[in-house]
Amino acid sequence: MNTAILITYDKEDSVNEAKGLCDAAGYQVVHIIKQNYLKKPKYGISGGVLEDLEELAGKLRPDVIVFDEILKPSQNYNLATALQREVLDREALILEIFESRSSSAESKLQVKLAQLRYEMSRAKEKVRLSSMGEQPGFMGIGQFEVDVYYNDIKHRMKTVKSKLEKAGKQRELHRQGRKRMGFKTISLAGYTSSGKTTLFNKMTGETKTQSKELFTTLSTTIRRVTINQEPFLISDTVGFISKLPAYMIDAFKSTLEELRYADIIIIVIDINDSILELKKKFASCMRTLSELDVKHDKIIFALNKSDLLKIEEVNRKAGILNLSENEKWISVSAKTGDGVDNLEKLISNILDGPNSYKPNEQLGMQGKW
Ligand SMILES: Nc1nc2c(ncn2[C@@H]2O[C@H](COP(=O)(O)OP(=O)(O)O)[C@@H](O)[C@H]2O)c(=O)[nH]1
Ligand SMILES: [Mg+2]
Repeated sequence: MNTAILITYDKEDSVNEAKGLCDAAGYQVVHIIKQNYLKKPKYGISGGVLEDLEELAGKLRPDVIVFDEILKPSQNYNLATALQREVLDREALILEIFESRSSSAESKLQVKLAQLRYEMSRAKEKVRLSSMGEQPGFMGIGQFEVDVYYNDIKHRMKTVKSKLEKAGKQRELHRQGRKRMGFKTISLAGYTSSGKTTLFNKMTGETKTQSKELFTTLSTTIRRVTINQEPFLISDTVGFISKLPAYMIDAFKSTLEELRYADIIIIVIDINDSILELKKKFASCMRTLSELDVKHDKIIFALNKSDLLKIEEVNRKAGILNLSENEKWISVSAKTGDGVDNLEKLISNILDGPNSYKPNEQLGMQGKW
């Protein structure tokens, strides 16, 4: 696994999310530097912090430095030169995640388009730096080359856009392909670091390894799981990301397209979040799901990390999110495994038919733990 030194904000939420993003991009975080401010002009961080970082980078030899803020090309260049390492800013990191998770033709194009927009937003400064001889690989280029560089990005964007218009039909085929394998599918969604992967591993952990082999060709984020003697495919999705820039929203949504044809969607919620965070994330999650045309009756809310709270507190927070009435929700701990069996029962109940599931019965179960 590739390694990273992570520079992020000195706030628990930020640290957890940034670690989650590194994890999703396949980087093992070997050291974290926490700062109150990441927008200093030359390096994003202060000269003193940079000195510490130089020493650390020399010792730990990470593959990349992840900077959990947006960096200008000049800042990225200054940092990368001082540290002799590739530097990924927050947006570049997110784009890497999307790229590794995009599976359909449409999704790949959406991600490509977002990458070109990222490049475009940095083109002006790159060109300016190069004309001052400060950007290697762009050394001393003239106005003609500047225009070529710009026009090249523009041209590539145009090509991607026109391909996207045609890709809508392919999505349909892709979906049918998955259905044809004859498995019902469960998708895990939710914010980064809510516990999707932990729950995914918990739910699939008991699966016999032999049956996994059959599906290794699919992806590492899709596995087979048996619930109540019935086989399912379960998939771990990219996850929602806070402060997602507007130009990435289409790319993000395209990575979630599998939610459209999933039979069950488990929205994993970190119930240990503050009420403010919970409300904000819940609202944004619901907005995205409705934009994706996901049917409400396929959704289960898994209130995760319940091991960190009293059950009364879980219930109270569920009430605040208006989950008490007709919504299907369950309190779980992906870490300890508490409630995972109930989650599986709920899944079977829903798939066995609309009449077999009674929300109030479910709530009754809540109280007993
Ligand atoms: N206490 C507690 N921690 C959990 C639980 N589930 C996940 N975590 C922790 O939360 C962090 C993020 O989990 P992860 O599964 O990577 O989240 P993802 O980004 O949604 O895939 C990790 O440090 C997990 O160990 C849980 O039920 N209880
Ligand atoms: Mg994950």
